[in-house]
Amino acid sequence: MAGVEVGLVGLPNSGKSTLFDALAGGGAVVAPHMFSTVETVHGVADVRDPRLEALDAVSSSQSGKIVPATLQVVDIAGLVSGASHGEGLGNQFLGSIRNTDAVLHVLRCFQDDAVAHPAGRIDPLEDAETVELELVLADLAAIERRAERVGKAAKGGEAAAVAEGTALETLREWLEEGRPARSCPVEVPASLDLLTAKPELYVANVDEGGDAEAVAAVERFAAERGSECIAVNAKIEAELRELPPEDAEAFLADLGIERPALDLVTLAAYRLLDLIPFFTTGPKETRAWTIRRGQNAQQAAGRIHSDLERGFIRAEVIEWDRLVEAGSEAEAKRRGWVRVEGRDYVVADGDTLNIRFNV
Ligand SMILES: Nc1nc2c(ncn2[C@@H]2O[C@H](COP(=O)(O)OP(=O)(O)OP(=O)(O)O)[C@@H](O)[C@H]2O)c(=O)[nH]1
Ligand SMILES: [Mg+2]
Repeated sequence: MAGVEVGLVGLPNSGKSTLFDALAGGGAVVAPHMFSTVETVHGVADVRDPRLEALDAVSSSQSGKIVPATLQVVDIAGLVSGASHGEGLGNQFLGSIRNTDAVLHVLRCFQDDAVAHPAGRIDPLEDAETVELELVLADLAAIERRAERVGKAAKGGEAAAVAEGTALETLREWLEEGRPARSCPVEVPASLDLLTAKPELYVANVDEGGDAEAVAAVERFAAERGSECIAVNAKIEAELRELPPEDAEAFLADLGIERPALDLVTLAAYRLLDLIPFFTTGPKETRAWTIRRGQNAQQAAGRIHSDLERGFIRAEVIEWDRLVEAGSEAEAKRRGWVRVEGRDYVVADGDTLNIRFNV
């Protein structure tokens, strides 16, 4: 699990590149005409977590150097109906997001006559279905290519190939009904990298006022699919990124927004992928590290450095808020709040670790 990567999908002019800029701080092509993105763009977003600042203010650290977890983001061209058959630019770009961990689906909820909509109306649910059908069709094409290869091996009597051929057939029938691979009862071969097997997070791109009705509809749509929807005003958030941090804060306060919605997007992506952060803090830096939920202290140590995993002795563990409450590591220890855990300890979201190891 090197970097965690998400790919943006959506209709042309839904605001993918604007959201990309807001997340990654620039680099995408944003324009009011359709198909303004014609090249895949990669960027990195910080997973901003207010817990890191609180931790860094604890007396033993206070380095002021905060290293957040990150999320890699890939911006591609808009998809239109028929993309899987070569309409628009979409299909050739889907290859760029085959290797990502999740799909971030941008749905246009904002009204703006200066920004054309490919179907000439605002209807985020219809749009979602259009795009998802294209993803299903792209996956079907991938399955068919694979089935052809597997079919030859199956004819030769290879047992594994026969079994895979049967699984592919079930999968094909499932997708032909317009359903995503992630809900299919058969196991999907990971090497197929099916787009519809990836977790999908919805972003409702809203106007200043926020369209409560449209957002509620997208939220229901997402919930029915076992996912989440985050409402973001991508345009404002992208503009915000260009301001110095103090001005950005004042600007947000003026709008009555407590926290940039972007932070919620990155955190939701982490949640959807079952990733959790743990923290380390000291005089040099306060830092977030990423592990899969369920991983133990020794595996967490390995995220920091392979030497720490190999020479692991024990972990000193304290929940981030308890350390903040104690005010210093020494005080936390005096209160008996720092636990000593062995390598099998399952690390929890927000644990602050100090790994003891042999070199
Ligand atoms: N009013 C308003 N305009 C927005 C919002 N988000 C994006 N836009 C505008 O919509 C236009 C298209 O945005 P892009 O981010 O380029 O859209 P895209 O989805 O990347 O489009 P393609 O690359 O063509 O697929 C730009 O003029 C943006 O400034 C929003 O929340 N409100
Ligand atoms: Mg774009």
